[in-house]
Amino acid sequence: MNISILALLSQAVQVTSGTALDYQPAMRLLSEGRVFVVYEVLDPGDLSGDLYSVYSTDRGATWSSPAPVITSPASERHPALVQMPDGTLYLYYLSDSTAQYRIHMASSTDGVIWTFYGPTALGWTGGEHQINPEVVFEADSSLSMSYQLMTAGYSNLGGYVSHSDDGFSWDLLMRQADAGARLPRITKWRDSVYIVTYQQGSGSVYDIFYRTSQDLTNWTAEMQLTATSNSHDSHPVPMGDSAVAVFYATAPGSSYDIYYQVSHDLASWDPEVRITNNNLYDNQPHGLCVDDTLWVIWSQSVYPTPYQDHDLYFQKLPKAVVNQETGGEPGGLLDLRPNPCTRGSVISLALAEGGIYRVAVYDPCGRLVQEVFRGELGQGLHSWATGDLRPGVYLVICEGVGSRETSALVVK
Ligand SMILES: [Ca+2]
Ligand SMILES: [Ca+2]
Repeated sequence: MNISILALLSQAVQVTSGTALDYQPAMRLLSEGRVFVVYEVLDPGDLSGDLYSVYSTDRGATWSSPAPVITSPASERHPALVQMPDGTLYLYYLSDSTAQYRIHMASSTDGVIWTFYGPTALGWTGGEHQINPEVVFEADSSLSMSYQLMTAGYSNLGGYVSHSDDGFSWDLLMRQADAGARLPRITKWRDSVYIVTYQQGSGSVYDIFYRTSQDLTNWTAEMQLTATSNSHDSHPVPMGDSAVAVFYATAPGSSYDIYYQVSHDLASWDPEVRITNNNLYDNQPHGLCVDDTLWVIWSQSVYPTPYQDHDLYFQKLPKAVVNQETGGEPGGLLDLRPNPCTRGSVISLALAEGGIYRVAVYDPCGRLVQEVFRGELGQGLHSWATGDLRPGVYLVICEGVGSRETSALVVK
């Protein structure tokens, strides 16, 4: 049975429209419930940027009109957004308003009026450019930042990290996470492991790599996530304590599409999951994990030729989706008895390993009929009775992290 669970469970929502080149969104779910996004609007000629915001009050179903954050003559790009415990938004971005590209900071209590604090001191004094920040808010209310360093002549010097207790003053330790990293992006998992993902390569041949650290100073050896020779724009997303997802853009042919992979141990990765499949340029994915669901926002070109007119798109994914095409080993055995049945049946699931699972019944049009179970399950056998079902054919789908099983159920 070859049905795309992506098509069953969600459709991409268009976030921005118009003729502007909308790019590189940073997305957070705010404590008040809004989904808030700051993104670049680029000049198609020289890719000089301004920053705008857009938000959703209904968890991504509909979106506000864009509002300017900063539209100065300088190039403002690469927003990184965090929300502090008192609700204040801290925004970090690169700007060339001074002699070098530096990472600037702004804050806002309402997402409308912003206060700008200028360039952030990170310890560099030799004319280096500091670009492409990503900032993670930690359990102790401190912040960690990854950024890319370039020489005054724009040769890449790799990915660096810094830490801050208040978001305003950062340590000046100039710690290197990787010497060849481009677009480094940091997150922290289980409040104990920092992960920096990045792209590395030369010419047009790039893949996604990562390193981990417990202290921002000592980093593991480099590990490789993709081997496509053309992957960019990674973004790591913790999925609670159970797993980490990394989103990225890959061009299997002539245009980029959005993909992600999931790992439970930061060593082995579940099969790659493809989110978009078109002849347009889809890039710069930025993910979130909300409840049991991964959310992702990205930039898509309107025309097959990129970097003229792009719009932002948003999509919710089941927490762990593996396409039929990409396979994935089943995590357990789904059994329906009786089948065919009258009115209802019993769903049994034999799990080789525990984890987060969702078991649901769909009609043949892909509409959710019953959610039978959603939550954590241990290893072993689990059973649930379906509710009453009208006569017809149904699909029972069990999804776990990195696994998915589908069985047809006939109700007479
Ligand atoms: Ca546009
Ligand atoms: Ca500007």
